[in-house]
Amino acid sequence: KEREEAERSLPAQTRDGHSVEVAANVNRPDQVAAAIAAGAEGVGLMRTEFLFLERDDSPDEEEQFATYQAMLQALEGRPLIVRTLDIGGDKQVPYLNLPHEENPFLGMRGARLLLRRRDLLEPQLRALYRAARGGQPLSIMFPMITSLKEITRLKGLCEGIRRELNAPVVPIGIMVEVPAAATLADKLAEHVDFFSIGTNDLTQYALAIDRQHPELAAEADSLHPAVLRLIHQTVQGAAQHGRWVGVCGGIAGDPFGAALLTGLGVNELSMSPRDIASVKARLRGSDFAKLAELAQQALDCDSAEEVRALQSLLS
Ligand code: PYR
Repeated sequence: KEREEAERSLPAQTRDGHSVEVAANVNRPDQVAAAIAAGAEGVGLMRTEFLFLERDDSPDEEEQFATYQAMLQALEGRPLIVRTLDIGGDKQVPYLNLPHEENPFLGMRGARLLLRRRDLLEPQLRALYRAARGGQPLSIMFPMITSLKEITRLKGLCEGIRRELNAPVVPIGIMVEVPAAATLADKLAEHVDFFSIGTNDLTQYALAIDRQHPELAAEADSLHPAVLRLIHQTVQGAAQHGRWVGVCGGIAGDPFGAALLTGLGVNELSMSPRDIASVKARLRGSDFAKLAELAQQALDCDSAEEVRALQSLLS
């Protein structure tokens, strides 16, 4: 524990010199300082849903701009990745008038909703590009992508707004959280700057298990070899076009999960600030060559239990 405390501001570099960026999942400007103190090198996932929940109307462009700008200021030059609104029929947001859906996780959410609701998408993009004009490192990330067509349309809208505002070009990435995006990673990577894998949703969709199912949820293990193979495929697809890959789901913050992801070639891990110290300690105490070998073994396992048993091989 003491070693963890002392090491949390050090980079996550393995004993044989392989570095992984460690970022935090942070939604509010007032939580940034604590994340940096916990060892975060940036914010890898800012969920913007909170701006829209528990209120009577949408936050306007001005309010969103102020929030993104405050995030960037608090980060003092460290990178910020903002995920555009990821909302759907599972959330209670009366003023959005979203139609009720029998199966909201397979319905109108994320990019699917944004592309149909320009009244939500455009003010958010305008606020983001205005914040980017300050010159601090901001990236935009779109959720629930399943096709190149969605990317092309979203990038077209971004570019129009960017020009209108005379704002700088910013990196545009996508969440990889649907198996379709993971299996098409080599194609999609040509058109985006980065991927961030949402392992919670990717697991739910790959295993067809509702994360909130009272009986089955425990089996929705992100270390299931089927999920690991999708992550592997995503990393390989990205590498074909020189793109980086992050993971912002739960296993990024689990020391063994982080070790496996690093072995699979993931470049950035974004997690809850409280998990940073133990993940950094795990990676700093490991050899990348060993983690890469471990990851290969995990890809060859028959079950999540078998993958978890590999933990005993880590010193
Ligand atoms: C996921 O893991 O699904 C996230 O959205 C982070």
